[in-house]
Amino acid sequence: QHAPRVAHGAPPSTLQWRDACQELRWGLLATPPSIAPKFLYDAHGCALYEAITTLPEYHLPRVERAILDRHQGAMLQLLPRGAELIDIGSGDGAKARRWLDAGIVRRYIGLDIAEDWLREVLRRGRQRYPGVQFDGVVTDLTWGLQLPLPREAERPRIFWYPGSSIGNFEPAAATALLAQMRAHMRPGDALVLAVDGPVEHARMVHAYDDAAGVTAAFNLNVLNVVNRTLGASFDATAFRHRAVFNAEASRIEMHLVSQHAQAIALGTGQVLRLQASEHIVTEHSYKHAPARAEQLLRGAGFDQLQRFGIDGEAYGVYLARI
Ligand code: AVI
Repeated sequence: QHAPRVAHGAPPSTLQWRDACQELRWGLLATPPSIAPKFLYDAHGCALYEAITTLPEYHLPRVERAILDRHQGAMLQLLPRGAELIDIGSGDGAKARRWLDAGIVRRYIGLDIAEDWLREVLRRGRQRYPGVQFDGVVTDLTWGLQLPLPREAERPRIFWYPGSSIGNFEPAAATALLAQMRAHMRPGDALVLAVDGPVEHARMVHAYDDAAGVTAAFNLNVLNVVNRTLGASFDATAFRHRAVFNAEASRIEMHLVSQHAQAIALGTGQVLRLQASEHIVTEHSYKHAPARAEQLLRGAGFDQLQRFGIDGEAYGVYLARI
């Protein structure tokens, strides 16, 4: 196998902001002010997110693992062999291992915004799975799906999108992203997509507002990212983390609530003025019930769907084909 190739995605020219500063200012001066969730993931934010995934209250990874452990055999019956596995939001690469260990993958393509993590995943993968070609794309998924690496003509593809990260996209954007995956697929290819669904209210809220305060630290850390990026003057102690379930939209919303009236210099001459209890939105995490998840997938053009779940849980792993 040759050394990993790492390609870079680029923002589409139609985008109104070409850089992080513009995107942050745009969001902060909107009503209500918002910070796009991707800014949560600087190095410290990534470490805090890793810690979240081990919290007793944050049930998503545990439920996902239980579903995959239970149904992996049945899923393997439906997945192609000798495949190109496209690991969307590859992170530390751990979630792709079950498919690599199952021996169905000949080429791995990791997609992630964090180049250092991605290079490390490719380096380790190459050592551990010498028969597999490891490549990567450094890209921001909010720009849409970018796959600037040539497809090996005869190789079937598996898109692997675990973790319910699709829930951090607005539904129209989620459908658009899934449709872009669909456009890169041929008959015989598959998408394996994990989608969290609504459960009991208190369980959902505690999953995003844990007793140890890890999610609060994760949320508040985004203000440091904004300060560094814009040269802004946010004081994290002047905000409080809040997680609310918006039942109408079926989503958890993470907010940063202003503790008193304040004026924050955004580092560009612009000023954000907040009254006490006004908030900044930092994340939407949609909880798509099975019917809605299927609607997203059908809306994106997938007509063969299979849902894998476990009793008593709304979380679903969907295997979608065309
Ligand atoms: C990455 N994503 C699926 C997480 C979620 O559940 O929406 C991010 C997260 N935010 C707070 N806790 C976890």
